[in-house]
Amino acid sequence: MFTLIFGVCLWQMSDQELVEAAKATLVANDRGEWSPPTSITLYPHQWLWDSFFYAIGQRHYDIERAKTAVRSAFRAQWKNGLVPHIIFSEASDYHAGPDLWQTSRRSRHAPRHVETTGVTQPPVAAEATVRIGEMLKKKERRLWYEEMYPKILAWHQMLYRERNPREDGLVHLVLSWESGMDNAPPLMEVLHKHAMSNRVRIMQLTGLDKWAELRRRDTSDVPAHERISTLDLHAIYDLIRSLRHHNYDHQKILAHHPFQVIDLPFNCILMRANEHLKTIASEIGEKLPDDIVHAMRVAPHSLETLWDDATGFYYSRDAISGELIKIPSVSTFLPLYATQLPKERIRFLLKHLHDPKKFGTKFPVPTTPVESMHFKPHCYWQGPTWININWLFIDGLRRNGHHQEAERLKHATIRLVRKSAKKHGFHEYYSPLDGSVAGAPNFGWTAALTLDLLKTT
Ligand code: 9WN
Repeated sequence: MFTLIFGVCLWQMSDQELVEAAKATLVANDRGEWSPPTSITLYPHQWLWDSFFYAIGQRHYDIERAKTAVRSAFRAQWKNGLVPHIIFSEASDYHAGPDLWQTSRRSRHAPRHVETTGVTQPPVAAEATVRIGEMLKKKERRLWYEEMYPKILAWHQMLYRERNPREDGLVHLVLSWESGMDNAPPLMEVLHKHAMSNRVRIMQLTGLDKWAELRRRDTSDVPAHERISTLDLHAIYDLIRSLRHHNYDHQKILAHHPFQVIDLPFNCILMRANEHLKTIASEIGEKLPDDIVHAMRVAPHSLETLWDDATGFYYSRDAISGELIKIPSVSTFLPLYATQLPKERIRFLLKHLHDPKKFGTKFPVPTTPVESMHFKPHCYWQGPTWININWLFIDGLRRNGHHQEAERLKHATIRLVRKSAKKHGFHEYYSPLDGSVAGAPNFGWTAALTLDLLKTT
């Protein structure tokens, strides 16, 4: 027994070593004002929700740097309030770069001083702002909140003004990249149903996708089977062309664009972000505008329409057909992060969490239930465990008073990262079955959020 414990200690990092290694990863990725998501060329620019997760980790050792991470994500905010999902740097080797988007030429709202994409990502800014604020003295916090409030507010207002045609507090996404869970099976379902362009269909029929696979730029460092499929990626490229064709004008996009989803995780994050915004507003003596107040009032009722009693899951909605996308995924747990759920509902969700056929794996939480026909343990958002999703889920459990479950998941998450940290550092995602690493190495948010889990109770 002693030898076993001693052996484990030798090849696994202690909490302190893990904290130091996480910091070292964040520092190594740091470019001064912003950090690319990983050390490899796969993602050489600034990504939006990555920046906020970075900040949540960085605040533990350099609060000013954490502020800069949040601030810099807004340096390319569009005139209509949109905060773009990528701010392009000088690096030229990204597979969906400025030439594909052409935002500065096509949109009257896009900035001219820097190139960006024309879509957004989950609004984690208010969360990061408040987490930083909690560590500041009152006067500094006020200044910090005064600085961030108008920017975050403009972003949320844009989402409700331009992406919420039903005014029900749940916004439409127009590209799966906006959800951050790029090839999650529910999103791919909508893509396959409505948004496979003729070009992609021809690729599929003629087998040209096999040839295109050889030319993929995103699979030189990470094996193709751990990434989105070539056909799905090309369908996404064509959706970007459609957004570009509509000059990133949301009215035209909502009227004609073939991919529109009321995405469950994005909307849960937005709901929570509004509450943080309310905290920020009250601390600086601002009154939340009516549109946000309205959205906050109606969103919890609208969220209920995403619950399916028969299967006991929350789902995203296909905004084109109006139907729920009944493909279970880890997103079903995120309403816990969004709001307070009834006890009975939580009981149902926790049953899924512990069910070995669904989410009860050795290294939870898989993004797709194990029994699902879509489950692939190493493939991107179709099965692997992602640390940011666990982090949101842990927070949601705490928020709903399930502290023991939250602790259990926190320890399982740290255990998963610790398992391979000595040999492989912090990875983008992990197999929920055996904990093996997948995706990009030296991954920023894995390091940042592990650091945060270790530093907070
Ligand atoms: C497209 C940077 C980003 C994350 C996303 C993740 C992945 C990009 C890609 O990497 O997406 O945005 O090229 O695959 O899915 O959540 O923000 O880490």
